[in-house]
Amino acid sequence: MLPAPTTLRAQAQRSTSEYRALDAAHHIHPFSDMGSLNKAGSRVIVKARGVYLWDSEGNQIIDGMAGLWCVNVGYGRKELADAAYKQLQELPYYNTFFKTTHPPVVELSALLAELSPEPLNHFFYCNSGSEGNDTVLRIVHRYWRTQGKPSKKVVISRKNGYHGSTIAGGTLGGMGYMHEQMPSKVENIVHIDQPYFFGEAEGNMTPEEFGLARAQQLEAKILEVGAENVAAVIGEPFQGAGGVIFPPSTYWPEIQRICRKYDILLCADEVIGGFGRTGEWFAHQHFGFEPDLMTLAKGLTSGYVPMGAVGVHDRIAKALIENGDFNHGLTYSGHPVAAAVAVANLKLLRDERIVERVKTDTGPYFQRRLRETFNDHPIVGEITGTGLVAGIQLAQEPKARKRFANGGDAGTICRDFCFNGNLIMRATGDRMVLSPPLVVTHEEIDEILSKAKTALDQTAHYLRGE
Ligand code: PXG
Repeated sequence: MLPAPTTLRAQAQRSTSEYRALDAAHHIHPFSDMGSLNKAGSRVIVKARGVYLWDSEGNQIIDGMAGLWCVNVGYGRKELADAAYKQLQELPYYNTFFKTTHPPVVELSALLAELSPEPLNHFFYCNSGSEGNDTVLRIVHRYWRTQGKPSKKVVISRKNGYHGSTIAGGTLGGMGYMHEQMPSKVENIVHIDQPYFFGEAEGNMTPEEFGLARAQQLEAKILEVGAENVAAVIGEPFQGAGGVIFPPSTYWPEIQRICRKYDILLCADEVIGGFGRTGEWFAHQHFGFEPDLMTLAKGLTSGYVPMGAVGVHDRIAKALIENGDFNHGLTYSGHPVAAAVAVANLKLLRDERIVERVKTDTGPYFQRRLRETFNDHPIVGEITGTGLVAGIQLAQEPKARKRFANGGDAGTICRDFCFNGNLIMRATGDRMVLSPPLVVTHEEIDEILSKAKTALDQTAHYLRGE
């Protein structure tokens, strides 16, 4: 671990108001209403260690989101800084396009093959999860052409899934508010409904029945489009940005059965679920299915530097390898510094038994305490999650599964109470989500949940006009 941040003031070169003014003058933030943000002013984050952040005013904030679901080993690991520094001196950049390779990308590929389920032994690199999903599309299309089935072009995805913000990522995702701002989309992508039991199950259906019914929508869609035209299905094992929606146990086995029946590739977007979040190395292992392709990013480097990748099943890799050029690549595919950081990061996750601890210790503790804290809360309708990820459904009448009329407002109110209480907990619509660094301790879990409880209590009072 790097030294504790005792020199906060020295690190911040400017005053908070100067930072805010310059930020408002020159910086366009992602997914933000810049007009209102510029008026209010951004919080300036200057430092982080372990599971804590510090802002430019000296406030210490506990990060219940691991950044954006990515800082799996926690902040301030010297091993990662050293790996980057060493690699920057040795070979800061070289490409892998024209018959060259380099040690960090070789080491990373071998290590990923070791950590991934048996048939996933080849890896293609990019810079982000979005580019990873663009790459998945490129591989899927190339694969079916090599198999003499070029009509297999359609990819089936889910509403309220998130697959990134490039044009392909945004089209694959099922976020209506993104589609509205995208007059140009990628062709041949269609969506089916999500397996969101609390929000969408009707009548007296059990979660298991609902999971099966939602999976069977896939079969109906395949028959509508024609199996000879369907190339692949893509989904997050659990929907992250969509609100930590955990499908019923019946869902993924049925999706897999249908994909196999109609000869359709199954792609797992592991950008959030990968690298230990559920207590398994990859979330599809928790849900019991075997993908042909998996998208990786975020926890691959714990977010210290940008990197994405696609894990490729032997069968697909063989088709790519034996059929000439694959015309896809990025300047920074397999970037040596990112690869060196990824190797150092994966070794920490493995050798310090961080993933194992999520499965056997911190994950079960977090899930138990979460349920103890919120099971009977007056505005909590359901709690989902396993390992170190959780979704808390806000509801007006929890038992009747009745949601707030404008749920997004309830979420935003709750998130703002968290922020004021120095906890980062994200709201997605009317679901509060937690995904702390995987190194979080029992005491830190208690702190997160106690702050979250205060914020939910304040939200309940506020919504009742008290
Ligand atoms: N797939 C999944 C499942 C993701 O969660 C991406 C792909 C895209 O990755 P990049 O690296 O291109 O951003 C993601 C990203 C949020 C939030 O607010 C979630 C993501 C990104 C930004 C914000 O929950 N997930």
